[in-house]
Amino acid sequence: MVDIPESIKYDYRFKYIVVGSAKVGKTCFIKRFVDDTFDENEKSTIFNFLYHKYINSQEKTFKLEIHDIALHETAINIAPQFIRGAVGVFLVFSLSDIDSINVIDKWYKLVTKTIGYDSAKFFIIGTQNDNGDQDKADKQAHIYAKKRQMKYYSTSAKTGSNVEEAFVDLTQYVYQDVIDNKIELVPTYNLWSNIKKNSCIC
Ligand SMILES: Nc1nc2c(ncn2[C@@H]2O[C@H](COP(=O)(O)OP(=O)(O)OP(=O)(O)O)[C@@H](O)[C@H]2O)c(=O)[nH]1
Ligand SMILES: [Mg+2]
Repeated sequence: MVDIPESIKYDYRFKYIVVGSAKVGKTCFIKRFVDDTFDENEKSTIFNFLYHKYINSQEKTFKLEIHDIALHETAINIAPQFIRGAVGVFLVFSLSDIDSINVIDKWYKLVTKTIGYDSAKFFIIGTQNDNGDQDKADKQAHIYAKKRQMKYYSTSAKTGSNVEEAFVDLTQYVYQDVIDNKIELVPTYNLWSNIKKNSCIC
């Protein structure tokens, strides 16, 4: 995989969103991937923030638009415009915080209820695998991932463990859906561009 200059043309633009409870490590997970940095004192995200990165995979160039969603566990709604058009969703919890995996299904339901189509791929991301005892949360995550038939990655933004792998793998999964004609990608710049064929966005 090679980083690509901003000006270069790309074959596909994929929108990803990153959700999960407060302080689980969403922003650090994204920043490790996008900038290859890590901040022990990362500040809380107050407004949704958009990152992007180009990657090469399977002889194609992908522009990944990654939306860091600033919502916490008290959220009862996500504004549809922030999540619609997403083809990939990272459901993030901290391996050091068992409560954050216990509420992960709440995030799944919140996104699926709002997004309006069923073609988005969900990955579960456990963060901070460098940090203390995590067996219980890890086990819970495996059980949940199996139940929902989602991929699960145990990661660390501090060491970089599995971060790039998760983004590349999600991109390959989504691209496979494009090849299989399960997703129709409309070449526009609005947030509604990535939708399943024949699905309704209402
Ligand atoms: N040891 C370790 N600490 C991490 C890791 N990822 C994040 N942290 C720390 O956890 C804290 C929260 O990380 P953030 O990325 O800000 O978490 P967030 O989910 O974006 O937080 P909010 O924006 O407030 O919802 C910060 O102090 C990070 O330095 C990791 O992989 N390992
Ligand atoms: Mg944040």
